[in-house]
Amino acid sequence: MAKARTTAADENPSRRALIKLAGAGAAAAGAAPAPAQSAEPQADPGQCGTRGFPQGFLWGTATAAYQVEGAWHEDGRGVSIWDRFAHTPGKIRNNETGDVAVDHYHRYQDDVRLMRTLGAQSYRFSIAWPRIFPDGVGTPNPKGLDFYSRLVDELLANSIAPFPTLYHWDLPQALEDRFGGWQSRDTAYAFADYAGLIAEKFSDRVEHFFTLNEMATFVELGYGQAIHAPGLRLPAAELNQVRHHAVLAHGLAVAAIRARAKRAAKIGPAENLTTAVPTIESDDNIAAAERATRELNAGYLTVILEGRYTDAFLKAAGADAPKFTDDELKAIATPVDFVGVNVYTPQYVRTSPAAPGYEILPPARSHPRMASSWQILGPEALYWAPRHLRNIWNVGNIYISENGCGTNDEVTPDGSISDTDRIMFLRNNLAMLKRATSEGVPVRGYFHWSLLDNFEWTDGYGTRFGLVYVDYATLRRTPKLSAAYFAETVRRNAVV
Ligand code: PNW
Repeated sequence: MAKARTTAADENPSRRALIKLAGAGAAAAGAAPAPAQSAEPQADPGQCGTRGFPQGFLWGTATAAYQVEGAWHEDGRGVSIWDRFAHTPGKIRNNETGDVAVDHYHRYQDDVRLMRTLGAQSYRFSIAWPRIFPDGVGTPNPKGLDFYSRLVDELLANSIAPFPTLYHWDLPQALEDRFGGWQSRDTAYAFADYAGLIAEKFSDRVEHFFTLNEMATFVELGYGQAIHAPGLRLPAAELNQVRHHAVLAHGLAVAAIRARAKRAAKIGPAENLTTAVPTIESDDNIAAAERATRELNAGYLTVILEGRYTDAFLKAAGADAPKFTDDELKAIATPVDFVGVNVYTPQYVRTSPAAPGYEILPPARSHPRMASSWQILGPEALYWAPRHLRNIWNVGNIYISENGCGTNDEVTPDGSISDTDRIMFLRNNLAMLKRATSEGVPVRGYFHWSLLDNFEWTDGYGTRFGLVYVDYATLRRTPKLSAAYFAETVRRNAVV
């Protein structure tokens, strides 16, 4: 039973890739500078009781274009690298694709109604770049713009704040063909042009913009491990260059949105921070977790928030380090208005006398997990991720841009879905988030991933992340028990 002995990392190649990245940073982080001293959290007793969130805390759900829209060939939409990848036999479980997905493109009004029944106050969705620029650049496609315009209007008519993400992995295939996609700086510049156009067209009605979703995931899995589109396995130097172009695209887009928005826009990334959790909370372990978080995110959030690659990152990369200029570093670190973090799993650490000053503890073999094999349970991450953003980088506005879990839901004979596991997940995660807000960590809102069951990348339709169940044969939507739990959470603005 060798299989049963593998760790979470071994069982899922995607997660393994991310952990490998984490390990690489850890091994070479000897020259890591001392982290900012961890200030004692400000107690905020009495403000919201033991369960309540701050007044004005924003609750919402999240989706992404390729995972929900379908209509892949309609109204002039161009082909994306995910169309190409999913249409390549053997890449996705059962060769499933996002061609139809959950047909959000045609059913968005129904879906906004569902959000309303949840009491959701915001919706994080992504704009498909190939709907706007079928070839990546050039003349915008009016029908693509029109779809998102109708969606935004529908949301506003229902008092739901739109939070678009400009890139959730569906790069126009034309850019991949023309210059190797993110392997080229040209893609970063094309992205900034597209972001500027979106700001111009939508900033009259949209206030918040997320730039790129999970740079760490699409770069490592798409260009490093051949697990996500475009399915490449680049050598170290080229992969570092792709990482650099992703963060550059983020920074250039922040500037482009600011320059072309018709009124003040709020802009930030939505990154899956690798969140070091001190397995035992002592001062030295907490300091180690802060060191680890800086280094494990060196190529992504750390360079965005600090404007430089850490010494340890550059030393580890050696001759394979990315090529960059000072101006590019400045662009990458263009100030953001908020930081969004997607939080799914913890990275357990403890202090170590040896360099790099922390040790990563692999989860125990019997550590509980959700239905996605990579998803070990660790609600503490929802406390530590925002606390690290505040304590390490002094981030003043934080959104949890994704948090949720994969399950194997069953429909009972009476047609209901009793997902007690998702409710358990939510209650424990939100209790940890509440710990953060109680200590004055500036978390402004929470987006649950996801509104609906949807296309879960290489897992196809096999793992369900929705508060709302989708029957993939009929596309009928049925709110799960967790939808009622979420609605009660929003209604009381509290852990329930
Ligand atoms: C995130 N992994 O993706 C994405 O932002 C969502 O599109 C996705 O549906 C959600 O989390 C749930 O998976 C990830 O294998 C996909 O390590 C895979 C991994 C991590 C994040």
